[in-house]
Amino acid sequence: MFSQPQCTAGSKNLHRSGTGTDRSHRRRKPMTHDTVIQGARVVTASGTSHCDIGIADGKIATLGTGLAGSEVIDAAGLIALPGGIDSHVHISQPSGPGIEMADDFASGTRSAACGGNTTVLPFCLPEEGQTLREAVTAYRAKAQGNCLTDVSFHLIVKETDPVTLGQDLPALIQAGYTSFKVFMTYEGLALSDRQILNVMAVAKEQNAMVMVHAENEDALEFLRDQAERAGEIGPYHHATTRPIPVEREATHRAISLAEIAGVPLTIVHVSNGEATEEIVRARQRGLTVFAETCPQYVTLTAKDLDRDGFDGAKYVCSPPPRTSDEWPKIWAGIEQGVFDLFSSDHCPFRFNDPAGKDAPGARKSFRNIPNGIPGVQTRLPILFSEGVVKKRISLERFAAITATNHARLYGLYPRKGAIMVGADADIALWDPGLTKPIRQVNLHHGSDYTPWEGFEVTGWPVRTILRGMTVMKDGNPVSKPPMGQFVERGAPDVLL
Ligand code: DUC
Ligand code: ZN
Ligand code: ZN
Repeated sequence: MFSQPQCTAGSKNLHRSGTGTDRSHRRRKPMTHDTVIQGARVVTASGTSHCDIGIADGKIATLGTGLAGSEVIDAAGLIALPGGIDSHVHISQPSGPGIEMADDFASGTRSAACGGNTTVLPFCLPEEGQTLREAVTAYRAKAQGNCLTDVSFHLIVKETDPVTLGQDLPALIQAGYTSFKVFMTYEGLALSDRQILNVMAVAKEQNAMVMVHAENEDALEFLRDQAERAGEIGPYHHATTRPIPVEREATHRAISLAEIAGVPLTIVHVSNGEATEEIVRARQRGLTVFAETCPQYVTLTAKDLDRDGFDGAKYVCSPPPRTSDEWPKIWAGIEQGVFDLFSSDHCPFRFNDPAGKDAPGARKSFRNIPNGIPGVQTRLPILFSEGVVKKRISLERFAAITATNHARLYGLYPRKGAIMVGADADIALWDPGLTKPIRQVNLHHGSDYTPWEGFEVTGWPVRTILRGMTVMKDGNPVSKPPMGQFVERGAPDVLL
């Protein structure tokens, strides 16, 4: 969907900031930088070059060769990529009575930084009885002073009363919360078609991006009832009761509603080929539809939910992983540009915990298993290994779908998402040849498992640099006070 920006990493000192014009013939004193990253292969969404990256005051000041700096990072043999932006994570989100998400801002962003990310966008969901504005204030307070990456928030719109749609939502969009998610499933969250249209009308008026969770709640409820009557209650039946048509129909309907309301939209966490086809067809009709997919839809299957005992609960997420027949269809969408975004949908619960996957009633019915899997630290290594190393996608496309497009779609570009002069110095250094399996013991999230235990990965981030500061080295957080900030956002690039 996106056209790519011009190449930003260029030749000898071609790009530098703050030098002014020098009309005299006096020799200009070379600029010194706080930090220089030397010798990396620098990759952006639009091109690749070999150059040094000079950082001053947390920004990229110079791209060139022979740069001087107080601190020099030898990055020979490494790849410098824009710091990952994971625009779909859930952190400290209210999850129902007695249920607690495994990550707060400290552990969620620590894990994100250790996976090569510099910005994450979690969702702000009002607690029962809280207004959207109150929820934002409380969520900001939870994040404040606790983050190792930068953060910004999407909203979740679950009420459509006149105050929410007439006052709170417009005011919050004006204040920089320029994207929000609506659900077509989940009791207490699902909106009717009319409600979705009303919300979309606000997005149109205010230039905001609507993100949709597309699954048909009535169809799900019908299938869940049938399954329970037949005694099909184990974690696997979470997958069998959320079959592809449930997602395909809702995807088609969400697109049609957006067409009727006259707004662009983003379909999040697309899991299969038929939903992907709906997006392609919508674009062929000239509609502006963006699409996101996630690692679970190219590496996990519904069979994982059928693992011994209660272990399948570790893989319960929505939409569920499908069969491996769907993987090549999702890969084709990633390769061909159907998918603009590759996000984690990190939604972590602990496994051995009654406040997590082992919630009261979870072993009696899949209905009661909290939905979601951890993945913010493993998103980028999985895509690098399965996508870049296996030659399904280029490094430039990797940069686009893991950082640049997230920044553009959610109003962070050009401050974030690119290695270019003037942008925040948010950079991940990657060792493309480092091979090791994913292991829970090496992860920094709050969950007690990873769905990818033992998954072999080639290509790991070895250093994450946030606004010029190293926050991760060799897979571990660098012990400094949390340095992440809340980032103000503008309107989605696509709407300007
Ligand atoms: N949707 C998400 O986006 N994340 C986790 C659970 C869900 O249903
Ligand atoms: Zn969702
Ligand atoms: Zn999600």
